[in-house]
Amino acid sequence: MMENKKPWIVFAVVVVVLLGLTVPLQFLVRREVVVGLEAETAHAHAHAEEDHEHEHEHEHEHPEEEGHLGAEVPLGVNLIANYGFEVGTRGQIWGWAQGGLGQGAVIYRDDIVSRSGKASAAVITGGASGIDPGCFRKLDALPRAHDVIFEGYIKTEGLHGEAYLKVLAEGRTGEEENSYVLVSSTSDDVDGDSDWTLSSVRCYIPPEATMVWLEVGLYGDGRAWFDDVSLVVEEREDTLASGVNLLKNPSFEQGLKHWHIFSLSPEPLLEYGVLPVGPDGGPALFLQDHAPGTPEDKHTGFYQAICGLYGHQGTLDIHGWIRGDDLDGEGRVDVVAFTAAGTINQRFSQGAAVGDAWREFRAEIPIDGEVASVWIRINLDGNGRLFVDGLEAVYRE
Ligand SMILES: [Ca+2]
Ligand SMILES: [Ca+2]
Repeated sequence: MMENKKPWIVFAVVVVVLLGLTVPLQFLVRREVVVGLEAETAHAHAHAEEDHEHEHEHEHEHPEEEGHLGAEVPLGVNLIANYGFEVGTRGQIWGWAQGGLGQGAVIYRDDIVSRSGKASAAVITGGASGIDPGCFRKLDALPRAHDVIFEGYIKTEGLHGEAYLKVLAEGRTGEEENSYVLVSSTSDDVDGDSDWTLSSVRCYIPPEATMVWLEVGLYGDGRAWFDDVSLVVEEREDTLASGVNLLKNPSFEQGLKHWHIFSLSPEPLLEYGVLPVGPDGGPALFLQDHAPGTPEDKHTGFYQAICGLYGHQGTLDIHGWIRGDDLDGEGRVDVVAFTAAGTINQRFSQGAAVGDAWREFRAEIPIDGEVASVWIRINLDGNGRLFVDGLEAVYRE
C-alpha cells in the first residue's frame, strides 16, 4: 500500500494542474462555440453595444474608417455574436440594444423560453399595440456589394400583428449626420400562436451603404420570442427576373403574408385583414383606421420591399386596383425608390376614390442602375376604409 501512495499523489497533483490550465480554456472555447462570442472581440463589441444605446440617426462614425471595412468581411460565417441571446441579464442582452415605440412593451432576455441553449429575446406588448419594439444591433463589418442573409427562429403567442427579422441598410452623404435608407427588408412574418418558425430575409447591400442594422421585433399586440439568429454574407446572387411579378402574395390570397406593417402613429387604431371583395374574385386587402378625427399626417399602412435592383437598367411597371370608402383623409399606393443619391424619388401616389368602384392604376418607375430597393406601400392617412388588390411590380429591361 505504501508503495502505491506516492504515484497516486503525483497523479492527483498532475490532474489538478491540468484542470487548472484547461478549464479556463474550455470555458473560452465553449463560450465561442455555444454562445458565439469571441473573447478577443469582446472589447470592440462592448463599444458597439454602447453605440446601440443611441438612436440610429445619432450614430457618429468616420466615413473614411468605414470605407475599408467592406473588404474584411468574411463570407459564409455567422457574424452575429450572442446569436442565441445566451449572454446577458433579463434587462440587458449583451451586444443587442432595445428599441421601438413599445407603448409599454417589455423587451427582455427570457431564460425560461428558448429554442436552444437557455435563453431567448422576448417582447411582450402588454395589451397595447407596439410599433417595432425589439432588439437591434449594428453590423460591425460592412458587407458592401454583397448579399446578406439574416435568419432566425421566431415563436409567437396570441400575436395580432407580426413578428419579423429586418435588415436596414443606410447611406450618408459627406459629413452630414442625416442618414437615408437604401434597403429596408423584412423576413416572412410570424403571427398568431406559432411554435419556433425559421424566418429569413436575403437582400443585396449596395456599395454606398455606410451602416447596416439588424432588428428582431414585432408589430401589434401579443408576445414574440427570437432565438438562434444568424447573419451570413455571400457573393451577390443576381436573381432579378424580368417580365414577372416581383411581389409576393400580390393579391392577398395568403392574407397579409409578406406585407410588413408600417406606421408612424403613436397609437394606431388600425383594423386590417382580407375580404373576398377583390376585382380578381379573390381576397383583397382591407384597411381601416377607426380613430375618429385621425389627422391626415398619421401614415399607417403596409409595404413590401423589392431588393436587388442595383446595377440594373430598365423600368419597374406598377399595376393594381384601389378602392376607398368613407375616407376622411387619403388612401393610396406609393412606390418609393431608395437610391444611392440619398433621396427618395420616383414617388407615385394614387388617390382613392370615395365610393364603391374599383379603380385601376399604373405607374412606370425608371430603374437607373442606382436604385437600391423599391417599396410598394399601401397607405391610409387619416381614417376611413381602403381596399387594395391585384398588385403587380414587373421589371423590364
Ligand atoms: Ca438561445
Ligand atoms: Ca385578390
